[in-house]
Amino acid sequence: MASFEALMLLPGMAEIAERLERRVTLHKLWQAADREATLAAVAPNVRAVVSTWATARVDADLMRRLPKLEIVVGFGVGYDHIDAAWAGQHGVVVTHTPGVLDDDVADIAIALTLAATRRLPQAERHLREGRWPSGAFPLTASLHGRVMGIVGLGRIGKAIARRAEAFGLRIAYHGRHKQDGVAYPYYPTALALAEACDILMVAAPGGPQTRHLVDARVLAALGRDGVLVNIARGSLVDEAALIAALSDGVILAAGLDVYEREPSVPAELIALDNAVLLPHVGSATGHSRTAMANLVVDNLLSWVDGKGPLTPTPETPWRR
Ligand code: 8YV
Repeated sequence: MASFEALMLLPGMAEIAERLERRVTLHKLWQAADREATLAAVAPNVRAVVSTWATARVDADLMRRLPKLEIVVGFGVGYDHIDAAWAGQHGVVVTHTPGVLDDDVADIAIALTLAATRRLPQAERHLREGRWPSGAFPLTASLHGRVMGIVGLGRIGKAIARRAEAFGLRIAYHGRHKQDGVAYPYYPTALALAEACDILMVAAPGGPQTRHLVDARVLAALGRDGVLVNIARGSLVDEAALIAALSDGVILAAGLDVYEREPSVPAELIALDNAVLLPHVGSATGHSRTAMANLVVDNLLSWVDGKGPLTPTPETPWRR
């Protein structure tokens, strides 16, 4: 019987290729001397694409070149770099890795909230640069009495809310729909939520539908004591508007893990003293990344064994 052929676009965690190679023929596109020629040669027999990093898009152009494509297995809960809508319309299943990284991402969301509000990196620099003996670090804003407005109350949003409540924050949220059984106040727009909260936490999926959901108007509504935190996707925030809002004191501070053009971060943002910037590390723990890698492999092997995908995206045509 012919072996199941899969195309891997970029290297990922070592265990992904190691485990997959025991069961499928894996074409490692990044190793090809001539990417185009290799793609043309393997395309007729490829039945799966393994997507490890969002920097390699799995768009309609790529999928159209793979006539036997059945499934795209993605590493990450977000899959805005995979055209799942096109896949769904063309009978291709797309999987992602929900549920296994929520706690680590939520921890980083709270860490950024504290770091931006209490100016922790700046305070640490004050000590390291020997400025403490000449004067105490200036007083900062506080979480006391504040409201956190969460854009996108999914699994990760809810994990953030639970933690934030333990810090005494009140919670409100915005999403596509008001959720049954959720007692937090719901706001039908990001603008209304920003008006009602002090810390705006972005935890919704990326993609065209949420592009620049946080724009200059939303930032103005958040206000001069407001803090923006984004652990979701850079595309949700108008980065130029954010830089202007931070420079002009329209908002107090920002804590960011994600950017519009990763891994490139605008020099203007890096220069700002009221921005705390992390290099997309929300899920970057051994625990979460190993669980994500295993779920990528398990999704594909379950498919190869005829048992269907484990964690398909809502756009895919799979019916049990
Ligand atoms: C990963 C993420 O760093 O899960 C996600 O959506 O953004 C992160 O966990 C990323 O997916 C790796 O490409």
